Amino acid sequence: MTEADMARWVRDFYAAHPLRGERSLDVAVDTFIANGNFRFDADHDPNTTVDTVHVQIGQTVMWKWQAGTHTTTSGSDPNDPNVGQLWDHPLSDVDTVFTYRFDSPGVFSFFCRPHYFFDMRGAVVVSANDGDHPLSDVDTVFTYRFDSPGVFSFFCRPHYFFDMRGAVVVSANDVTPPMVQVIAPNGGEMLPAHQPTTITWQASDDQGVTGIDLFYNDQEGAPWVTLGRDLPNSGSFTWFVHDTPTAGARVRVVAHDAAGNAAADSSDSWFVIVRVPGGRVPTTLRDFIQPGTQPLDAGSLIPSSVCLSCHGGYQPDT
Ligand SMILES: [Ca+2]
Ligand SMILES: [Ca+2]
Ligand SMILES: [Cu+2]
Repeated sequence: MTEADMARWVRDFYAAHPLRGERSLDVAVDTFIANGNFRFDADHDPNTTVDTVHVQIGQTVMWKWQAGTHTTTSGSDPNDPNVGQLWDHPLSDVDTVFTYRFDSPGVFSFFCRPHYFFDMRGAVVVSANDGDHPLSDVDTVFTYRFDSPGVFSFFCRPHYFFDMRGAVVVSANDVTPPMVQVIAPNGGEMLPAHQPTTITWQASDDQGVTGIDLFYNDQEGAPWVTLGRDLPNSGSFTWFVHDTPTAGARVRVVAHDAAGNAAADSSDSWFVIVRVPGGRVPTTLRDFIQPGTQPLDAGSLIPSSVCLSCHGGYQPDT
C-alpha cells in the first residue's frame, strides 16, 4: 500500500462509518504522537512499542498526527465487540488532532485501524482521584473529610470558566483554652439581696468564645450555684442577687470554645450579700435556695447523721 492508498483507505472508511467521540475542548494533560513508524508514541522513546498514559477522571488526552495516515479507535483490537464505541477518528494531514476527555475510571485501549497488526496501539489508564468526583443525576452526593488545616479550593472541570468554584477553610485543631477574668463583683462589694446587680467579665479565645457559664457561692468550698449556662460572651449579666446573706460570696465565670476547651475565673476575694431590712416574702422559684427547686440545679442529699444534731440531738436508741 502506498501512502496515497492508505490515505484513500482511511478517507473511504470514514465516508462509510461515522466519526465517534466528542472532541474535548479542555487542555490535554498528555499526548500520543501518531508517527511514521506506525507508533502512538507518548514517552518519546522509540524502543517502547505500546505506550500508556495515566490520567485522572475528567482529564483530556490528545492524539497528534505527525506522519502517514492513521486512526485513533477505542477498543483492544479490531475484533473487540465495542470497537470504536467511545471514539473513532482519523489522524492525517487534514485531521491532525483529536482530543478526548475521560469521565470514568478504567483502562481504555485504542489502536490504529490500518496498522493494528504493526502493533500501532496504546492505552489510557484513568484513575478515580479522591479529590475528583462527578456530580450528576446518578452521582448525587460526594462527601470529604478534611484532616489538615489550610485553604482548599475546588471547581467544576467543565464549568470553571463560568466561575463555578469555591473554597473550604480548615482551621487547625484548637488546643488553646480561652482567657477569662471576672471584672465585677471582684471582692469587697456590698450587694443587697433581691436587687439586680451586674456581673461583668472579659473573655477571649484564639478561635472565639462560644459560651459562658456563670455561678456564685456563698462561702468558701460551697458548691457553685448556676446563674446561667451557655450565655453569649456579652461581658455582662444582670443577676437578681440570691437571698443568701453572707460575707463570703464569690462569682465564677467559665468560658468555652468550640473545641471544648474551657477556662474559669472567680472573684479575687469575697463580696457581701446584705439582707434586705425586714426581709421579703418569696414570690418566685428564684427566691428559694432549696435543693430541687432551682430551675438549673440538682439537689444534693443530706446524710442522715446531720439530722441527728439539727433536730436537737435525738437519742439514738429512741
Ligand atoms: Ca514509545
Ligand atoms: Ca481556643
Ligand atoms: Cu496507523
